[in-house]
Amino acid sequence: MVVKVYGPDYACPKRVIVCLIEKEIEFETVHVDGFKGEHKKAEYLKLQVYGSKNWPILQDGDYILYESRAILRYYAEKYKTQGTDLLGKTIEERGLVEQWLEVETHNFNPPIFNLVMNLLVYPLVGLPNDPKVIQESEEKLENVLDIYEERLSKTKYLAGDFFSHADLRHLPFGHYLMNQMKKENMVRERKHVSAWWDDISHRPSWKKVLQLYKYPM
Ligand SMILES: N[C@@H](CCC(=O)N[C@@H](CS)C(=O)NCC(=O)O)C(=O)O
Repeated sequence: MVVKVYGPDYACPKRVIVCLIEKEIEFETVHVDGFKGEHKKAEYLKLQVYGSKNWPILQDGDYILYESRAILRYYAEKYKTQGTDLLGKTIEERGLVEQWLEVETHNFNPPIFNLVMNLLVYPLVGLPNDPKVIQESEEKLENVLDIYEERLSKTKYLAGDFFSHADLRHLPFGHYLMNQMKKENMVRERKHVSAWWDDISHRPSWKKVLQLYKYPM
């Protein structure tokens, strides 16, 4: 049974798709245009716990999962020995991967999510943005990137000298930061973060995601 990913054009589904490609898992995608209200179709509503926009949703036979980070963990574990190992080999490596996954979720994601909403999504749907939130989020993100700079001056990737899903998770919103949000300087002024970004964003898996799924941003 081929894995189905709903809503592939959005950032959170891209987080899942890049993982599926790294893990060499066959998948197909179902395009759903939230801007046209397509998420309200009965066939999608029955998959959605919230009854609203919340992509990705993933269907693997009868098994349905949502929340991109949960999906990553699931496939990284289920196919540990297939494709790129995203978990780390020893228990110590895995501990560090888990640590940086938490940092991404609780430190990196909240400010960058606010920036994505205020600088990209709100203008797209005609809502005003909040300059105070933008400024505070930028400051918080600068602090997080300082911590990354320190870490990446010692190891090639966040959890060590191996690529893991702690790195991979940064790709969709990191891409917005470097491109659509025009905040490339935040990365470029940090030598080690800059080298790390170039490394992870040049992986064939991520290039393929960008080539296949372009809309809406
Ligand atoms: N925590 C959820 C967040 C899901 C989420 O916010 N998805 C966004 C895309 S990143 C969405 O569905 N947007 C559709 C829309 O706003 O039209 C996850 O990681 O899967």
